[in-house]
Amino acid sequence: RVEIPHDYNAAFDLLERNASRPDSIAFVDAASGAKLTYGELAHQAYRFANALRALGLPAEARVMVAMLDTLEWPVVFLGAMLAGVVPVATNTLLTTKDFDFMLRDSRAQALFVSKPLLPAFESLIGSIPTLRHVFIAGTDTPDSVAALVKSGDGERRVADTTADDPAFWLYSSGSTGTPKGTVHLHSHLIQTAELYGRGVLGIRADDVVFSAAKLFFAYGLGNSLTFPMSVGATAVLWPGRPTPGDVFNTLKTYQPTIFYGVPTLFAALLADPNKPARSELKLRVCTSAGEALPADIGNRWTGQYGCEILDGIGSTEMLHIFLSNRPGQVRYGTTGQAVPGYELRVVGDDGKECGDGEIGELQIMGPSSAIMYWNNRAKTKATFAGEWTRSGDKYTRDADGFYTYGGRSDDMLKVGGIYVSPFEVEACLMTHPAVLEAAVVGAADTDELVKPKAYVVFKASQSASIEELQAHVKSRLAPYKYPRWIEFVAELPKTATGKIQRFKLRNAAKA
Ligand code: 3SK
Repeated sequence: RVEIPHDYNAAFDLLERNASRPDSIAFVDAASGAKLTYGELAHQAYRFANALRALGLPAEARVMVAMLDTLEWPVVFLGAMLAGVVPVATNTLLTTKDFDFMLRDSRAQALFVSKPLLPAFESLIGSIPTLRHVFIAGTDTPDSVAALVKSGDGERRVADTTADDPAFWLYSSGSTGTPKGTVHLHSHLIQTAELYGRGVLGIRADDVVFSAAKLFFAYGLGNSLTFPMSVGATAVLWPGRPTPGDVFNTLKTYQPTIFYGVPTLFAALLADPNKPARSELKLRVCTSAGEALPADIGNRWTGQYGCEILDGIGSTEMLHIFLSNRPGQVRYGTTGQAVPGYELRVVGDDGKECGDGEIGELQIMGPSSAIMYWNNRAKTKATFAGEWTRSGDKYTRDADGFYTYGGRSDDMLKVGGIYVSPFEVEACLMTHPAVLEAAVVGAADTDELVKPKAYVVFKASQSASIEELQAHVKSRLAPYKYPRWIEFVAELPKTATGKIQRFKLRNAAKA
């Protein structure tokens, strides 16, 4: 654990750590090749903070950041925190309905949105009562982020924040499909950098890092911003979807030493017929999170690139990884051991701590736990139980302290590392005129990775094709949520009280 002073601003700390290396590269945009030095980053972040003050945005106001991973992202995020304003980083893959909810729920007073994402916000601008300012990233028009940065004065002023002040929010997916505003404090970022970034990865100033997970995810935020900035390393950003071709090009061009991925991507990279030879890359360590890494993928990656994948698990609530394999001690098929600085326990349904080999819910105690879900007292109480944070994941621990994943405690699925609520996909399928009922469960693909599978009952004398139903979901929900397989059934298995027996469908999906 790091001792953090009472008066503390996370953005100031991250910038100050690099004040002596103004010419070192902090961020590179791999799509355009543009670079931002630590000196330029500080210069722009302070100007941005002063511009927010000049707009009249008070400390503690929330502003929404719906931006692609470009050089403007860290300027906006750090600049807001320097002004004591609270950036709310959002998943850019979501829909207008989700953005509407998040803008209203957070009562955001300003929106910073990348130009390609603007269409999803257009119908909302003007209808959100609190939203007073909208700035576009990726242009240099008068209403752009770039123009706002230029308009701010360069004085290096920092808001009077404390370590315990809310610093930023991330929205975490909810089982009802309603996202939960997860409130993090100024002290949290640096705790994750010290405990996992330095403690597990051993990140150093001469590292170049590349994360397939975007900055708006807790995983990506630590990977590409907090960890590299905590030591003065360089982060390579990729604004688009990380296809295997783009990832390999970026690895070849910028020669990262740390690559952070998710299991689905490692599987796709290994399957790529044009994958580079081991000698073409300079990786010293890779990480995987989001969902359990199948042992076979880990072994094949190490065989191909001579570099370990450290499988770990974190959460939006804990901000980053609290359980992980460590370099030189990797046991593929397990999620490793507790990250030093975090305490873990496995708790059974009876509320008692489990012994080695017994399955129960993983709970975490550590210095980066969020303080609450905004506007959601019931879910806050259910998740943040005093010092312990409930993960909702089932685990067993062995005698050596290695933990093995055993599934979710609720019905949520993780698809490519992102939560998907089966209820949201079912509700969407049921808006199709031919569908009477639907149930969605996780099914494994050929790489043993989970994807949504739907069981659908049609209304009498109605039908639709699999492709039509998939297109129906794709056009209404974030693209990763659509069911990869659909099976038509005469009825769904139900209890006497009419509840869907998902375990029966899960077993059927395995068979
Ligand atoms: O999905 C994970 O395992 C994860 C890792 C780091 C930070 C956040 C999350 C959700």
